[in-house]
Amino acid sequence: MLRSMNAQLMQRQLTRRQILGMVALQTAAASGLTRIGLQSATAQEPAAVDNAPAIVVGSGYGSSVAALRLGQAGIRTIVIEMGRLWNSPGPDGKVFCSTAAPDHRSMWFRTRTEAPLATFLWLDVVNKDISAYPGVLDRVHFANMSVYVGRGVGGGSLVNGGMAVTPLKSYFSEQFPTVDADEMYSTYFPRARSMLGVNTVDPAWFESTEWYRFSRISRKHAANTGLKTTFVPNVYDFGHMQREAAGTATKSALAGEVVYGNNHGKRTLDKTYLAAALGTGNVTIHTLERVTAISRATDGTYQLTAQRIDDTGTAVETKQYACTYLFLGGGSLGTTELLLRARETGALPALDASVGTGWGTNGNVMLGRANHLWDTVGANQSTMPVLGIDDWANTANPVFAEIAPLPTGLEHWVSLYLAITKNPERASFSYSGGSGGSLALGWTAAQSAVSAAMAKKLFDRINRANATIYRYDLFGSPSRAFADDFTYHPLGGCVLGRATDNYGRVKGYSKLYVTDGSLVPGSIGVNPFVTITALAERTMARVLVEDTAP
Ligand code: FAE
Repeated sequence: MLRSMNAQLMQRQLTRRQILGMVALQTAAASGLTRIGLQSATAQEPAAVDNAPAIVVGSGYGSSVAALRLGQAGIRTIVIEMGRLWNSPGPDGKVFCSTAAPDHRSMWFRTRTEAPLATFLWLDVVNKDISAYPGVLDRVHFANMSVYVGRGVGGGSLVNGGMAVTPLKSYFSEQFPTVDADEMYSTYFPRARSMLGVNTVDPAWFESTEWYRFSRISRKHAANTGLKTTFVPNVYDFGHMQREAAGTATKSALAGEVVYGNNHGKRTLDKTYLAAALGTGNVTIHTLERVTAISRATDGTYQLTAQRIDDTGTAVETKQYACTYLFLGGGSLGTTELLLRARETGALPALDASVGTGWGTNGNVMLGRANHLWDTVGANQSTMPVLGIDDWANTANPVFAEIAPLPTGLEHWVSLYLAITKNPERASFSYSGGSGGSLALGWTAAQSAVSAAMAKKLFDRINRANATIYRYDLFGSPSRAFADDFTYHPLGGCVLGRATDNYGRVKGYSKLYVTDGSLVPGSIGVNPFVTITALAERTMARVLVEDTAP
């Protein structure tokens, strides 16, 4: 088995370290271990306090970069992830369940799924009852906004659409005026893209395949409106996708798999950064452990408390950790919660007043259009979007709208979009309830309405030019055309240069860093993970040179 796995991995030109890491992940999964490292096969008795020079919270984009670069620098590092490792197959032989037949693996401790598209023809046919389990997709609810996030080793990479977009340099500079954009675009964005395995669809195949008919129809309607579309790179292996279409590889993107995980084809972080991090031999990942508190001892070391949970969600152990260097990569929600709790409970009282502020949805709005009978979108649709309508340069109403699939296996004449609008609205989190308290988000429905109005302006033009209308049946009841009450792109809460210095070092405390989406001030104009990864690369390059010298 190992030989065939190695052959597959070599084919994808992985490094020796990635291969070692993949073997460690495979071994841990096969043995049901929650501690993953090169030594994970040997029994390790945990100490009362687990000490490591560096601890990384979370295993999404920012944390995976931190783990790899720390491991390469020879620094022993523990990664603590609240979700599970996703690489051992269930009884159906698959690691992840499909969107069409969701089961307990789909969502984080739910008894019913909460898919973004709730209904079809207003019918409650999308969501299903499931049993509670540490599933891969979570939807975190606040008063007027809910936030989708990935849970597991690999964070959001496990559930996202893989779109790997580098923002416009001018908009990046607008959002990050203190960051050297030339250096970002010459060094850190290319580094991030290369590590993530970004590739692009073969244009000839795109033009001919039934699987992207839905994109070509939307492109035609955009062109009829005088709008331009652009190809969007992805981390899904398009070679694999073409083999899926040809019937020579097991279908994943072409089998409706995405938000509850892809069984094949997608280069998730556990196959890229995290595999390489484990391969250094210096990184161990602890799964199913949620960090609940951070503080600092008088000698300057950071102390962490974590709850280890079992598959029912019951806390089975409270663990204590200590480290010299603490990297927070729990995502916009996870990191902001830990820092706000630390500030508000007095554990880290010197944290800056701006922690918890500058949060936005990246202007996300989802919507559907109803096409004419002759404009079929195809029963067969790839789940990986590859085309976007780019009207960002329209200063009166900047919008970048990705053309999203709606793979039902039936012709439905729906064109679906996730619009990223330049919504300037920002909100703050507040924290109450002492050490066991939780976050509240001050985002209002009126702030969402700004995104919806911008999307409407663009799509009214498209509907007018094509004599088409919106779909009102897709987002539950009451009828509405725009889903502006959820986001896939939570950004901010610990904004670079405000709550941190210009490199993610948290103000008020040394050797404490933020490396994730909470650094981005609410909007980046495109899908955000390439930016988050590149910023984390920049932070690690600086920190390892300046902060870890003996
Ligand atoms: P993230 O990837 O969310 O990782 C944070 C990790 O930390 C998670 O694994 C958490 O379980 C873990 N964690 C949080 N709190 C704790 C704690 N207290 N203790 C232990 N562990 C903790 O963070 N972006 C794109 O660029 N392209 C796309 O196509 C795209 N599609 C998306 C589709 C969906 C359905 C979703 C949900 C998101 C999508 N995104 C997409 C957004 C993207 O996945 C997201 O911006 C990044 O994952 C954020 O990266 P972070 O490193 O900030």
